[in-house]
Amino acid sequence: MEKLLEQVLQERYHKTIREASSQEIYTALLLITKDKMKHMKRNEGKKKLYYISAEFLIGKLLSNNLINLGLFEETREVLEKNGHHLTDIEEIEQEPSLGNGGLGRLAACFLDSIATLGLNGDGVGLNYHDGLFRQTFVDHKQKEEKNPWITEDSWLTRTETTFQVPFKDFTLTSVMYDIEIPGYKNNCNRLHLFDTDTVDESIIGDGISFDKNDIKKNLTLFLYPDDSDEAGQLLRIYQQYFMVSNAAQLILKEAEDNGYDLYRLYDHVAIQINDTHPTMVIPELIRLLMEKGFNMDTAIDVVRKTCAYTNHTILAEALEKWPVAYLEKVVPHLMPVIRELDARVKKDYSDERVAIIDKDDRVHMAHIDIHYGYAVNGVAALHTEILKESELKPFYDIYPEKFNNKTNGITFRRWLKHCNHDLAAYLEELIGEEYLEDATKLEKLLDYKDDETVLKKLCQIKMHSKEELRDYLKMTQNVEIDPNAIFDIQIKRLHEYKRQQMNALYAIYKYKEIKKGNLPKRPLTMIFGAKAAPAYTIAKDIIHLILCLQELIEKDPDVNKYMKIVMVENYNVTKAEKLIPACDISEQISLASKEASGTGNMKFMLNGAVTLGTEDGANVEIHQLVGDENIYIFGKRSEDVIHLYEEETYSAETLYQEDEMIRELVEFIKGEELEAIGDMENLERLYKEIRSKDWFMALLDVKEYIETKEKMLADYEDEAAWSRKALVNIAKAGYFSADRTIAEYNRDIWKLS
Ligand code: Z57
Repeated sequence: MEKLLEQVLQERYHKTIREASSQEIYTALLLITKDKMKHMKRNEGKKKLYYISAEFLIGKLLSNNLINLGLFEETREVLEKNGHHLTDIEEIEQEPSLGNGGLGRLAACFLDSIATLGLNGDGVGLNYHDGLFRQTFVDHKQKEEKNPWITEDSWLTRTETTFQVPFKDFTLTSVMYDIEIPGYKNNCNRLHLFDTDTVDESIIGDGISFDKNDIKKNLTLFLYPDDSDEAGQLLRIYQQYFMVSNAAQLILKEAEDNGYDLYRLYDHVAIQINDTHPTMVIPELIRLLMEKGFNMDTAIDVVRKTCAYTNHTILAEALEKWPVAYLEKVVPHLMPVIRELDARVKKDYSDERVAIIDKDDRVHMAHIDIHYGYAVNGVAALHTEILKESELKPFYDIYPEKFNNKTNGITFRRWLKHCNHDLAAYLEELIGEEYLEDATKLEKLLDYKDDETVLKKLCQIKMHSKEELRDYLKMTQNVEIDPNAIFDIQIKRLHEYKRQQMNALYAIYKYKEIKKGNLPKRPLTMIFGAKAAPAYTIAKDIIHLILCLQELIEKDPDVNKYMKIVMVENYNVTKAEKLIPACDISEQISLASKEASGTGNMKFMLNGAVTLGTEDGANVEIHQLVGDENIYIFGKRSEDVIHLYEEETYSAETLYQEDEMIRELVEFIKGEELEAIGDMENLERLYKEIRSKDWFMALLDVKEYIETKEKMLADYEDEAAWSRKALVNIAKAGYFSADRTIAEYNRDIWKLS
């Protein structure tokens, strides 16, 4: 590496490593790494996976690629020797903002594991020029800004591959860009991101505003822009069809180039449909095969044996249902196929709950996937059970053999080795590096469960990560936090079901306690990070509440010694990598049954944080693995919650009326303390929502939540006992390796050899 780096810096900038700037070193490392990957062997096999996803939240790539290529340590050392730090070089890289949250990050972890396991599989998605918006805070509110991330030298490589994508009023020419995906100590796969040369960034106005009707200019500008109106939804259909038509054409082209018999496409291709966003690949493939002379029956049969679907949510509003009229406006040539798919279902099943086109003329995308795919999976054990027993029960009754669970996972290369260098190095000392390829080897750590030296050392490592986070937040946001405080962290998209508002109610509780003179033994630092969808009013009001509480507490000399709230601006993968290693308490407090899996919960556990959570999503499996001793569980269980929804008996107003403590907490939202800081329009709207609707039942669990958190803060004081909990969490995290998840997908669904 040293020779190469010297050579490139000399050629491009006439500088030595020592003389070069961080920017120059970054560029040189990028070019060297890209070139190495270009010449690496590809994964091969007679069957190939295409993982189609509207989101790939891949994060910064330099360090990750260096790790997987086995060049990370060497590069670090070469830089240190020459007066540079790899962490400073990493700062130069822009994070590709090609995802919203869990679903997009999962796709990225999967690409890493697919390559690592040596499987022949590529990702297919879109190259959004400005990705997801960049978040800033102005007057205690979220502002959205554009987020251009593509720089002159980037990980993208423009290819020669292009397709014609037909829409109702015009045809677009696509261009395929590739990003190399190296496996850990293994060959490369690729992420294919489709784009078009007609996109025009100059149409972006204030913030993230743009002309939604000018499709040729805006198609790949943003990730899922505001879909609260018709133009926004139409644009989303344009994006989805553009993605899947390119995917389908690429798949057929590669199959034909390989000389495969398209009548046996399923022997050579598996298509994984990540949530319903790529669903139109099914009718599009059928249409394309029929253009090649297939009859309808055969085309449907071949496609059905090729496509598999992953469900990531049971929230009704997140399950896509496109009005027939919208599809007619954008992709009328798909409608005959969709109508035929619907007619066949209606012929066989009279139950209107399984229809593709409902009586309001809306196309249920998930229903297409379930009828015309060969596998349906949920993303955690509880989630899959809920799909089978309630949400998708009518489908499970028809196709029990299609349903299966694939509990999510994360890549330990990024979420331990890269983000927590000290912990990874210490684990290596204790149990070797094997766990990076076989994560179950982490259990060897249990041998040290009662070893005081090890428990002490784990505390020291945590302390050091907390100091690094302190320095980072000082540098980026000019806030000061105290590493001796307990770091209690909730970082995830802002959504009512995730219940950041319940955590805010805890902050109000704690503030009032401190005001009353009930002073905690040790200060508490509550850290939040969350973006709200631009059109999600209540989510933005919750951000406003948290930012107002942050200021109230900061400015109150009675309180600021004992507690602090920090809301991290523009929470993204890069920030997650700094926050997670520094966490003591991992907040996973969704209303039971609503969080399909969660993956942040796994990242925190792996980095030695203790979970405070409900029995929801993968928390259930974490609980089973670590046992009651090593996790703090509270709240109503999913059966009870599902029952409450069915009975329609939940009443926030009753809880408010009958419980004085709850009443006081809720009243605080529109009380005089916050009135002096915030905007009453926002605070009152949120107050009303929580008091009268509280759709995700924060008031149902808030008291038990407060009690449990208080217990946790008290338990933290027994340093050895706490450290033992951290150790058990790390040791048991092996199950949540995405390598395990992908091995299961391959064994049960893809069967790629
Ligand atoms: C998204 O990030 C998820 C589900 C969705 O339907 C959409 Br749209 C976006 C998340 C779930 O909320 C998480 O619980 C889950 O861990 C993640 O997908 C990956 O499966």
